[in-house]
Amino acid sequence: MHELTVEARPFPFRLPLHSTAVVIIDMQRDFVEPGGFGESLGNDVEPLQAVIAPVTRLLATARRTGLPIVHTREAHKPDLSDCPAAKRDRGAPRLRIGDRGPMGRILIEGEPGNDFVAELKPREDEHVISKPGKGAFYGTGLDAWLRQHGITHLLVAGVTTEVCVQTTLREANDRGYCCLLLEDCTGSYIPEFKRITVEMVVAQGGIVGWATPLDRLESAFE
Ligand code: TIU
Repeated sequence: MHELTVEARPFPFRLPLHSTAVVIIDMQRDFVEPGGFGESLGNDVEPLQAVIAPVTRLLATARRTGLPIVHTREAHKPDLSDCPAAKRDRGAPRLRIGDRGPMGRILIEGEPGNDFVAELKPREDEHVISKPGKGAFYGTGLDAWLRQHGITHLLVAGVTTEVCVQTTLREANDRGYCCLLLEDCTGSYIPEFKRITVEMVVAQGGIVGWATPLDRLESAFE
């Protein structure tokens, strides 16, 4: 089986071409654009907008090289039956999940704000996972889909680093997947949290996974 080696921390990541998928976490208007869930929580969305261009490059590499692509989105049903009160009632946001904002109802599937940003819309042949929680494995068919497709290694990108990305990395790690986080393809409203999360992932011999900048992945494919 053909395998690439990607320079990464804490040591090179061996990438088996026929059992690796790209997972792009929650690149949705609700997090990245003003007027969505992220801003309703009191965040400045600007640091997340910087991630769109590198993730677009990652997506182009994945499409060119034929890697399977999974896009996740955090979304709740219109009747909120999959949204625990503990999630909706947390804190004092300007708008709660399900309330109507400038891009439609906050974090509700099918609403304009819940869609992917224009640059990162999935293609027909790419897999889309709607998830009710932070991690992409909780309450979804992701694990079954990956196993069905023989996937053992994940290239992970998206937002936000310390919330949905980190939770997904930890869920994946516990299920036996080897995960490489593309560190310039992920972002947080709180840049210091992004930096520390990347360090947590690679600490202790890669206790959660590996991390590397996108250009190292692109070099491995050259
Ligand atoms: N609030 C925050 O940083 N993130 C989330 O609520 N969801 C995701 O990270 N996608």
